[in-house]
Amino acid sequence: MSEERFVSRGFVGKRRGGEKKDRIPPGQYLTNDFPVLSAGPTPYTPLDRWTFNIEGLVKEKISWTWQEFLKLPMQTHVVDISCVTKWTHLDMKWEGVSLDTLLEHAELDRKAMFVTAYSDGGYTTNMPLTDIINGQSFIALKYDDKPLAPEHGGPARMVVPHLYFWKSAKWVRGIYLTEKDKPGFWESAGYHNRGDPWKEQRYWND
Ligand SMILES: Nc1nc2c(c(=O)[nH]1)N[C@H]1C(S)=C(S)[C@@H](COP(=O)(O)O)O[C@H]1N2
Ligand SMILES: [Mo]
Repeated sequence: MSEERFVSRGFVGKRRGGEKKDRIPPGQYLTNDFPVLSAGPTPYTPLDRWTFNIEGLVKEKISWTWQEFLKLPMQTHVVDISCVTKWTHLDMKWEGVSLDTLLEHAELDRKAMFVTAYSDGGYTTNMPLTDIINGQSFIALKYDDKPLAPEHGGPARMVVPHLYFWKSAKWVRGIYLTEKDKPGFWESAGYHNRGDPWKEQRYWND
């Protein structure tokens, strides 16, 4: 059966051509499950106290309330996700706001090179700015056409599909831009600093 191919406004699909097995990074197995993996309890922040911020090395801190965030342009993103616990789930359908869209609102300091995504509950994860721009990441509000479930990071989570899933901060509340890289929660605990599944960058010495 040929793969369905369609393009419509606001639809962003990264379909690698070819067979499914060619889309599974080394050491991973295919699943259709969506397991929950959280380092702590699920936080429940009331939406009227929720904000998303861009701060750190920006001329002015930017902040959206939930109501403001909902007015931003959303896109559908169909992406393959790989977790360091070795599952890979193909064609996961999310809806969210591209980090490119968000960063258009901020005036970045030239020295800004790295970001730390931070979450309710205290989770953090770091990455180079070059890993979140140019269509590579988004803040998801929906998964599978439904509001993102609290255990999967609802109301909003960052998704960085090309890196292992621990880089996709659940309950995300903002990004902090820095000049120097600063390891986040799992990166400080022995996980790889970058986490590229195609290079099997699982732990710090991989
Ligand atoms: N805030 C927060 N984000 C997080 C985590 C977490 O514990 N807290 N766990 C990470 C890890 S290790 C993984 S594998 C994925 C799991 O997401 P899921 O529970 O939706 O599968 O979320 C990532 N983002
Ligand atoms: Mo994980």
